[in-house]
Amino acid sequence: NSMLSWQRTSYHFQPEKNWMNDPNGPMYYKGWYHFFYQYNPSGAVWGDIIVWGHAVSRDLIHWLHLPLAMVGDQWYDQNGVWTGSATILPDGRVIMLYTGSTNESVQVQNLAYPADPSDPLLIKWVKYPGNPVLFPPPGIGAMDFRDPTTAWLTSEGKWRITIGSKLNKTGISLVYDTMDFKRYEAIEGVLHAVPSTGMWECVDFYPVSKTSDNGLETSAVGDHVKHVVKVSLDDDRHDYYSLGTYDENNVKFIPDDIKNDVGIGLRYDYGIFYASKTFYDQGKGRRVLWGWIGESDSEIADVSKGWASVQSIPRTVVLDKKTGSNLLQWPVAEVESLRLRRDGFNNMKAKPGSVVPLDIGTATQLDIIAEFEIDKEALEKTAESNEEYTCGGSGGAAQRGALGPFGLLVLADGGLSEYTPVYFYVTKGSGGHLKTFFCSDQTRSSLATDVGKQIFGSSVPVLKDEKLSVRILVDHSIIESFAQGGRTCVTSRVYPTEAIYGAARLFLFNNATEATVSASLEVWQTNSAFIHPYHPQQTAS
Ligand code: DQQ
Repeated sequence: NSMLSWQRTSYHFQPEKNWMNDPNGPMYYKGWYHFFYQYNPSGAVWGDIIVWGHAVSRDLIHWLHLPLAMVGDQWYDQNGVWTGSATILPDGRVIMLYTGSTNESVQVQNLAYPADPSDPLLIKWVKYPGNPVLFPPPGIGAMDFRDPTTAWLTSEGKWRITIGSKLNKTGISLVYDTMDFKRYEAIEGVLHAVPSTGMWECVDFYPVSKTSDNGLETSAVGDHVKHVVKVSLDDDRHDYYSLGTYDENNVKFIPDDIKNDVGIGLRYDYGIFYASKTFYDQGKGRRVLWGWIGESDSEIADVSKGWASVQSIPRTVVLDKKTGSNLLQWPVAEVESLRLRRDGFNNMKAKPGSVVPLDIGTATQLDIIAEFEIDKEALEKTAESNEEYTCGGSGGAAQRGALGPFGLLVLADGGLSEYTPVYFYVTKGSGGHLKTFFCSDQTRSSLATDVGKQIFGSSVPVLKDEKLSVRILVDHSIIESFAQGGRTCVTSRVYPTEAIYGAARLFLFNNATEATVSASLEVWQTNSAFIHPYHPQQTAS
């Protein structure tokens, strides 16, 4: 349906058609980034038989689609080739572990590897004849055992993986050691468990450096390292992470802060972002995060437009050295190569209750960097204001407080019949303590009625002398926003009907009642990425 084609993104990864979900087995191999993904080749909904789509890129932005890497052609993956992870061994060999849903819908783990390791595109994959390599262990539900991680080395030289599951309502992560990825030893106990969090999907476990902004190889351990556990909660469809220590001897993850344990504390993203997975990019020495961004329109709309889901722009992940208590996520630097026309706005004053058009030309594909400062006088003279604020529990950008909301209206039309506010809201507690929230409000994003209209967001740490800052990537139907250098991230899918193509505009707004806000912005229109279909003659050598 060409009527709906404007909703397709221009520089986010998407298959040409049909349904996509989780990122699978991302890696960098012989000069190419490989991206696999959960894919339904026969429709725009999850179901039928899920297979592995495959694409390659030189820069994580421009892609070449390749043939399906794996389909469910064995009894042990007949109901779906589900999520898995890649491990690159020290000698360069690639190991792929994935979950198969068997002919009887039992979740088992399988081993696959490239048929021709000398092919940098790794077009053909072989399944190990001895599959499955792991069955659900005693006491674990046949349908609660999935999504093996990338393996890391133990000090004894074994490979170790973890696999999400649940016991009653406690989310758990099981651990296995192996020498050859064919035979496994079940480790007693669990890497981690959190009551009442339900099934843990797509567990991720990786080190981050306390001292440098380089990424760490998955097996890195030592005093300079903290560990991250990420789980995707099947029950509430969000990705949660926790920072802590990996106790190798006891095979345990110990969270730094029990209140911020996995599944109950911090999220990668407070909008739509799920089933994510990191990989270590040995080419650039960074850790890169991919996340599945689903639709928030109706299934009927997905079927009629013939596709569903996009992937996030890959994000680098590092520990926030300033707070020590959260990660920082930031779009990979390569996305900046898409920047075209630049408009700068310096020190614009937005009075309480104002909306200011930013004349940047068409505004459907943008990369925005903005900084805000609340007028000092208003900050000081404001007494208490809205101590109990939450983004989701508020009236969105229409709810006025002394010190917010203020920010940008993106994917807006000139008459403001549609717009999506991305904004800060500052509250002041009785002790004078300031707390900052970062939100995105979908309630006015579309005149259509069958689309999600939630208000997303969370608090964001703002340190002394820091300005409020945000980076926003706009791409037709997706808005990815990163506050304070990526401490708090919010991704929205929106479906404007008016604010499309040349009609889309950008505004600065300040809906605070007391504070004047000064804003400085850089706004780039962004080019489209090349995401090419596969033509065998292109790659035949
Ligand atoms: N998606 C896969 C599963 C995983 C879930 C199936 C998460 O392996 O647990 O498509 O979205």
